[in-house]
Amino acid sequence: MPHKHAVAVLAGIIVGVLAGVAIGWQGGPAVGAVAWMGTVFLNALQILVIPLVLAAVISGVASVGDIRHFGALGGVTVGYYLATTAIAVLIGLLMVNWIQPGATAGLEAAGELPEGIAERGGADARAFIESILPPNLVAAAADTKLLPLILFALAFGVAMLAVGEPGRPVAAFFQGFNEILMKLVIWLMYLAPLGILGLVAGRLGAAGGGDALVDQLTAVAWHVVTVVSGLAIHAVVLFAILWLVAGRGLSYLATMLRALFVALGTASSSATLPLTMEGVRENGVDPRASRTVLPLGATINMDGTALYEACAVLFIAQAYGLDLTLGQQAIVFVTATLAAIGAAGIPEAGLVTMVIVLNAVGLPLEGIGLLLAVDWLLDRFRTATNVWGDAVGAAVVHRFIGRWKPAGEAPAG
Ligand code: DAS
Repeated sequence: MPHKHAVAVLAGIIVGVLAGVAIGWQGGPAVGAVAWMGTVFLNALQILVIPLVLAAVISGVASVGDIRHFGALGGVTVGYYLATTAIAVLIGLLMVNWIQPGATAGLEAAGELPEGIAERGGADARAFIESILPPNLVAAAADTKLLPLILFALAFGVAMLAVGEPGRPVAAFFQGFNEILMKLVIWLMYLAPLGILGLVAGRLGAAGGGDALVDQLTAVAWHVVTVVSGLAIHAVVLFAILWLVAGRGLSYLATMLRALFVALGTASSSATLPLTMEGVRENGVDPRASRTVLPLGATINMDGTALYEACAVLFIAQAYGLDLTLGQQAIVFVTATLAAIGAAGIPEAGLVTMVIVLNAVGLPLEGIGLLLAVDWLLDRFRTATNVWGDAVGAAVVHRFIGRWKPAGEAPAG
């Protein structure tokens, strides 16, 4: 999306949020007149989820290029991805359980509980394991249960690399497929101002004004505090890893600032990737590390998104007055990690794949409407955290390259 268009869309989204709050606050027939736009926008986003997850994960794995890159370096790379994403989700869960931002939203008191919510919220570990490996991938995906699809896409991508030459046209297909889908999402983002206006007005209008509305707006404000502080804590943890494991410091961060500001502005890890690559190169990271970590990381290493999804799902549970058991929170831990892997490096991707986590613990999708009013802002902070996590990963893998000089390959300059 051209920069000036991105600025116009962002301005439109902000206007949409403000108009949605005004219409919601006002209540009356205007709410019904605009709420349908939110439903249409959310449906259009959800239509793209299945192809987007499939293409994002497979093209991300394809970007590694050669199965041999998945060797020792790949092991360190994937190990770093999983460890830092798990830390991010843990920070998110600790913050949202401590601050309890959704507790004041009081949706259950407002009689907003969708029917059958209590049963749906009863997912347990055994049911979860069975849900990850269903007999029918298509049926599960049709039910927006996308975890099997993500696991299948990861396995498919690695096998596609393993077969070598026969897999190359398939990799090219999925990389093109992913570009096309990202273009569709960007086109859809042009409609985001109207969609978000409708969803915000519909959500706040349902609150019926007055104290209930103030409670919901207060809850959303605490949600922003919870997520931004969680992301800040995780960014510091990543800096500690950079310093202790990769032996780098503030100068590395200073060189990455340009990429981090572009991530804040574009809310897209993929759009920022060229700058992330340049910043990492200027920091003297071995190209063998950056070409393994960055393209794949822009798609499947999304610490900020994983932290956000854990916070958002528990916020929705709290808003409906549902206390998730430790077992259910463990399911959120795993699904937020996997959903972040499935999220593409494009605006609002974390919102789209949040559907996966909500379904895993049986929570209503309606709760997303509460979060949309601020998602355009939080998306920027989580994207910058995603990019920072990738940049630190490249420095960590570089450190290991020094110990493995592949035969015939002296470390680059
Ligand atoms: N905007 C996504 C990215 O580009 C992050 C997200 O939506 O969570 O990293």
